[in-house]
Amino acid sequence: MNAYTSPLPGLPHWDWGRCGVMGIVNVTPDSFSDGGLWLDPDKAVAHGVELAAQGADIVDVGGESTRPGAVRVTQDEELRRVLPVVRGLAGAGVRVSVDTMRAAVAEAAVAAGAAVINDVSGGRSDPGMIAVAAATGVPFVVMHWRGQSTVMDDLARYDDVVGEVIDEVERQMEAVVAGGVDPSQLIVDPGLGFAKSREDDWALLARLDAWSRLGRPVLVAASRKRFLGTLLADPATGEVRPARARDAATAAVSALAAAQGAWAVRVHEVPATADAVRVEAALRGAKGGAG
Ligand code: PMM
Repeated sequence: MNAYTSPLPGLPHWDWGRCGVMGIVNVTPDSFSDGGLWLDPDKAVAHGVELAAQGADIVDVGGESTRPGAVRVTQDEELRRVLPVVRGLAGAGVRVSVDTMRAAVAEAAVAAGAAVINDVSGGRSDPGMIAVAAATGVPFVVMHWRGQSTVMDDLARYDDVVGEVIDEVERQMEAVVAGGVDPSQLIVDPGLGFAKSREDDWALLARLDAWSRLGRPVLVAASRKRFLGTLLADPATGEVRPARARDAATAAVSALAAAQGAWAVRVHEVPATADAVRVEAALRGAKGGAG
């Protein structure tokens, strides 16, 4: 397929002429690769500003870990973690997305300056989320999601993972639009690692081109995920590669996702991916724009 470079309609300044880069700031004690690093709001804001300076087009701020088995935090705690960081980054001129499954957190974050709602449940976890996405009018990420982190590994059962995941996201897009969200707000995401086996993650990454049938920008978040740790296991000991030593592989995925038309990639470590998406864009340009 041709590489996807369309902007979000109505938001022409969101077209970077290449795959975009979303940097991650997890304001959590327990995220799998950066848990505990950015719990202090000032440190989190400084880190987000640094990611933007390194080439992140958007900085994604989350206050609740969604790693397999993670237990949910209270809404008050999530608000306490996320809002000062969103406010600080937006005030510093950084384009912010808020990574939350809670309507109240999304609403408060947008009021504090967030420009995107990134809901890993795509509006399925909190019955109030779709109305908030509709009322705020900001871009809304519909990620493929089958259930909360405590149970999701048991839900990874597919006959045809690519077809089923795209179909389920399409149905959720319809539900979101039926709830008042404008179709032009929607960004879709295969949800790598969420109710997916490692083989499922690879199968989805291999067929990102199939998402063009939904006609929406595709966000891909492979950064440091366990399918990369397993791939890169120590050949002598079999020990899975630690999360923070998966960034070179992540950058490789960024280039390959960009070449298949991803709209943006969500990563912990920005510089290598910022370079990777530029390499892909240059290569595409040299081929005359075809992917
Ligand atoms: N994965 C995580 C968190 N947020 N958001 C989107 N849109 N897609 C994802 O795949 C996704 C996400 C979990 O990874 P993290 O703990 O490293 O943030």
